[in-house]
Amino acid sequence: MNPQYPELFQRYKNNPILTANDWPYPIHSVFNPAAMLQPDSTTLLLCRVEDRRGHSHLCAARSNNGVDNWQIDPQPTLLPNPDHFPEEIWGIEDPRITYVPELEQYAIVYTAFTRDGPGVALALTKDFRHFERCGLIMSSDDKDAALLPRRIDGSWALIHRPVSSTHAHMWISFSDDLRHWGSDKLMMKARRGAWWDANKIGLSPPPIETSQGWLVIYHGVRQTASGSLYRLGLALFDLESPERCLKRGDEWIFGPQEPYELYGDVNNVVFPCGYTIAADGDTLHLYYGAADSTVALATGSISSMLNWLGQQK
Ligand code: BMA
Repeated sequence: MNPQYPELFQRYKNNPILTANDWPYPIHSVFNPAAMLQPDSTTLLLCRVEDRRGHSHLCAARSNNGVDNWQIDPQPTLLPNPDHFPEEIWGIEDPRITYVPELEQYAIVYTAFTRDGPGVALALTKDFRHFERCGLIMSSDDKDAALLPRRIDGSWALIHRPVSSTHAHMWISFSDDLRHWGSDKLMMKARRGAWWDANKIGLSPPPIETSQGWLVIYHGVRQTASGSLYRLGLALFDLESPERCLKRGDEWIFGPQEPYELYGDVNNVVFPCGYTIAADGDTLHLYYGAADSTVALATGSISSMLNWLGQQK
């Protein structure tokens, strides 16, 4: 057999784990879920659910083992609220959840589909049943955002991805009150030319805090003659100066391969917005949208990802 690239993630054999058929009310598709291990050790996925208008809302699914027997909220968990937040007129999408010990709350950062394009919005919750909505925190065109779980040098820190006409890089901005953001710093640039992550990158799930730094799984979007290809790569950032990139892998580590990733509403997409870490502190369950149609699961290991990055030049 020919030598193969090492695989850092193993797909769950019964993927996809959630589809529109599982939903207790009519939906078109379910994908790009945020994930969180709850204090009672159930896994909560806050899924992006798209209806037949093409608008998205968020809906929670809970499971004891994070794999099957999902209990799905009988009604949408978080609906767009354009009466109070006009920026949510065309739906809310792609949440990322961070537990913030200082606030004793979860911060949900999501995409609001505004009249001017995607923007970044924030909601806080303790229980995923009641929400304090804070509205837009980054105006369009901006998305792929997540909050770091603690202050950096006294300020909250948000990773996000503003878009210009030629490129989309990852930035980090800072705030004292979670509402007003500034002191923007460029965190990581999309590469150029033939690279798998040329021209457009974005944060995928929230960064993973490790002793070596913030481990970031990001997506790179390659434009091809037959459309966009969404793949995942790895980078490591300094714990106290998170805009400082310590390591960046050259190769992608995960890309569309299985039929449910290759074919769907948008072909060739793997798009994780969340993970859980098992009790061993190392095993990572990565939850991802497959082809903008279903939710799938892949398992990896934080130490293997760090080792792999350590071997990169
Ligand atoms: C990105 C986001 C994701 C989506 C992906 C592929 O720009 O909008 O929600 O999964 O495109 O369509």
